[in-house]
Amino acid sequence: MSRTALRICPLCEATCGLTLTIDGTRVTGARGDREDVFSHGFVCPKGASFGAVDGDPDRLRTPLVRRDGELREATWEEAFDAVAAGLRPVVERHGPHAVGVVLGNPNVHTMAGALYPPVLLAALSTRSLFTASTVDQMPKHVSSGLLFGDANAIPVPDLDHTDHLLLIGANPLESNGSLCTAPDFPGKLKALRARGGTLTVVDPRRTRTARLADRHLAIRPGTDALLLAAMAQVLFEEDLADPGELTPLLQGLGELRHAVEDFTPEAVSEACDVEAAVIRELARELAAAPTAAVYARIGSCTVAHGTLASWLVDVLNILTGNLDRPGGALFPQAATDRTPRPAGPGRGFALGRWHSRVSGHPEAKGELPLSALAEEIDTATGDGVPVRALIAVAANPVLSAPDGDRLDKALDSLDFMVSVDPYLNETSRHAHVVLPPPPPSQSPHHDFAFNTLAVRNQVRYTRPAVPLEDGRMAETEILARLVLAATGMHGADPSAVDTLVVDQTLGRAVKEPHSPVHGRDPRELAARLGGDTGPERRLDMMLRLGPYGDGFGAEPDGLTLERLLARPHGIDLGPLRPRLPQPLKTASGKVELLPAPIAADLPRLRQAMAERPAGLLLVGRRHLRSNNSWMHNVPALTGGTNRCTLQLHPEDAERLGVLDGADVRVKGAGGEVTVAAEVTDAVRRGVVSLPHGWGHDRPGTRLHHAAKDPGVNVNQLLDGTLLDPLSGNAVLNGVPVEVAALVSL
Ligand SMILES: Nc1nc2c(c(=O)[nH]1)N[C@H]1C(S)=C(S)[C@@H](COP(=O)(O)OP(=O)(O)OC[C@H]3O[C@@H](n4cnc5c(=O)[nH]c(N)nc54)[C@H](O)[C@@H]3O)O[C@H]1N2
Ligand SMILES: Nc1nc2c(c(=O)[nH]1)N[C@H]1C(S)=C(S)[C@@H](COP(=O)(O)OP(=O)(O)OC[C@H]3O[C@@H](n4cnc5c(=O)[nH]c(N)nc54)[C@H](O)[C@@H]3O)O[C@H]1N2
Ligand code: SF4
Ligand SMILES: [Mo]
Repeated sequence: MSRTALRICPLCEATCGLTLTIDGTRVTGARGDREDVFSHGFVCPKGASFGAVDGDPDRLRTPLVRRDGELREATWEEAFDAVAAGLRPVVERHGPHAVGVVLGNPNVHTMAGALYPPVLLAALSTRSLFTASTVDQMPKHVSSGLLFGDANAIPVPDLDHTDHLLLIGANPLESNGSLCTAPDFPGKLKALRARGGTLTVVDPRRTRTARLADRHLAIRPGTDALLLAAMAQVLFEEDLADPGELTPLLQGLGELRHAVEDFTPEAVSEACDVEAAVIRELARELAAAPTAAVYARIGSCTVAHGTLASWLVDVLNILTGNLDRPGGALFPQAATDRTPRPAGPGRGFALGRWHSRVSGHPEAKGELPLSALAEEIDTATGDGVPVRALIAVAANPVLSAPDGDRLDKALDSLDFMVSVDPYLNETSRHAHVVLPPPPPSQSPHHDFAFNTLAVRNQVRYTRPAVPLEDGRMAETEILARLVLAATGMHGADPSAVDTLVVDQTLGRAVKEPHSPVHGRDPRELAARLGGDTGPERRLDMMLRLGPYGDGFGAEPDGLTLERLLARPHGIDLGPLRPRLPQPLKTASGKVELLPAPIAADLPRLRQAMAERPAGLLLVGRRHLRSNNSWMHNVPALTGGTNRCTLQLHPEDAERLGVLDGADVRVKGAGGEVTVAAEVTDAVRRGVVSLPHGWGHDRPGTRLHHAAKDPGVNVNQLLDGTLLDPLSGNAVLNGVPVEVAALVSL
């Protein structure tokens, strides 16, 4: 007998509601949940393959513990004994910074990843934190931190209402969107055009998204900051800069005008390979549109001027009066956001409070660059001790970060490593202990992160669709036990971790004058929490203290977990609404338009105006049926056009004597790879494209299907020294490479 159950899809940022068909404990089907308040039935091929992803036979079923050099199946008790025995001596002998923590992307797609890593980091107090953010969106956090005083205050384009979208370095028709949570992003772009709106796409490749646009600009990679600076310059020069109602909230408008003065369209045109007249037109159109939003993603972040580009995106939204207004770019308000405090000056955002040991990279948002992880392990120099033990949660940096070969060797030299990962893959194969979470069907789901980036305010929660199998442990419990094992409390009841967080949070809340529970007794509040598990109690607490919450009775109609559970398809909380000045946490209490670190980085951008790289530049790409490094093991999601090939333009191919389908050698600063060429005019001249997350040919992994068609690791072409200096973000796009035909014509 089959049954159905609801489950929010964790496979990308769109967070679609799915209806799963379940036979016994197996997911045999998945379709879009038509009643979902947010996704209204949308599903993509990945979501439709939920069952295959969930039921992959290569998923680990038990913990693995290394004995006599080999990873062997073990009990949970043995595994956590080994974690405590491996981590504690390192902390005690070398101090907390000798324990590195690596957090990968899927942490933003699990409840466990939202709820426990912050506790782990606070308890360990290690400065050796590396996450996927520094191969991704760290530049956006830094620019938001500097502009708004809050690294997590990221404006989101109002896709459903805007008249004009300038979309830069993003390909939502394949990625389904990022830092802009929108189920059916493709449908929303089509709707924008159908209502008479305009879509402009800036991308060195003619992507599926670009093909949908009114206009596509095939910019030279890495030069978006120049293009955007020139647009700002035009707005000032032509008196089109009009922040409107935002004006009293802005600081530094005059200084900003002066700072971008010499970035004229004529001055940047050659570097960007975009005509000056077109840049002027872009600026004029942005200013003239009734409402407009500039939105930029991976292609604008993972480049040498990532922070400047991210900053300029918001600058343009501000100068055209589009920040914080419907149809522009707004700050979402999630149900689990902290109780909004009254508007006013805050603590501001600090960068570089400490530096990495080997290369002296400044921290950003408490993190060091993932690119620097290998050297922090393998290089004994300077002050302090190298990283000797590593906790990796949902992270595969051997494939995701620059120079995987070096990291591969470095991981092998660690005293101890634990991976929380469902797969034995390129990274977890180095661990002494692997702790496998259950498949997603057996986990509860709530999007703590993505609801703060969603194009509509809404809240949804799904309990596990399938009960936890015998021998499995919930990922929330795995991480709670990991916290205990890492901090000298091995063996304690894991619910102690949740109790501690609840006590601390409520203890703080009752002291905050703006809190709905101000002055109340935290023990009385804790006793009122609903939910069957520690994580559910924490969710209930956050919902009740949050902006839509019942305030533990203060707002009798407000949100609680109980009310959310009664609405399995979610609760719609309305369109994005203007929120300024409340989100601002800068020291001035205003939007600080030209923060000092940005001003200090502008000369580097000015230099880039004169740069015209002669050789080929590498960019990445994503395929609809992929997800970074971990979905190549699912047969339903591989094959067809989802291939690891080097795309290059026919003219470049001819010049180099490269035939379609023939192997080519690609060489970069960090190494070389041999890969099949795909000759296509979908990439512009002078640019080649290779997807990431491939290279599944290392021994000691258990990825049977992926190993059959392993592909090559694009990040081996990088040596890890190219970074955006303000954010420490890796430069993954716009990287110079050499390409040579293997078989000469
Ligand atoms: N050249 C190049 N490199 C890139 C990029 C690029 O565009 N170009 N993109 C970058 C970006 S944006 C990102 S986010 C990073 C991603 O980098 P990573 O986060 O390192 O890689 P992922 O492949 O997303 O997944 C990491 C691990 O999570 C595991 N995992 C999957 N589901 C779960 C789960 O439910 N629980 C746990 N505990 N583990 C799970 C997978 O098995 C995998 O080992 O890659 C970056 N690397
Ligand atoms: N199917 C699928 N979906 C995914 C993922 C996946 O691996 N597969 N990964 C998820 C993750 S972790 C993330 S962060 C998001 C990313 O989401 P997106 O940002 O939409 O990612 P991409 O599809 O890589 O699109 C980036 C685009 O930038 C272009 N580009 C490269 N360099 C430059 C440049 O210098 N300037 C400009 N203007 N463009 C440039 C590339 O050609 C590419 O088309 O996707 C998420 N969704
Ligand atoms: S778009 Fe993303 S969230 Fe929606 S079904 Fe596809 S993978 Fe899942
Ligand atoms: Mo990402």
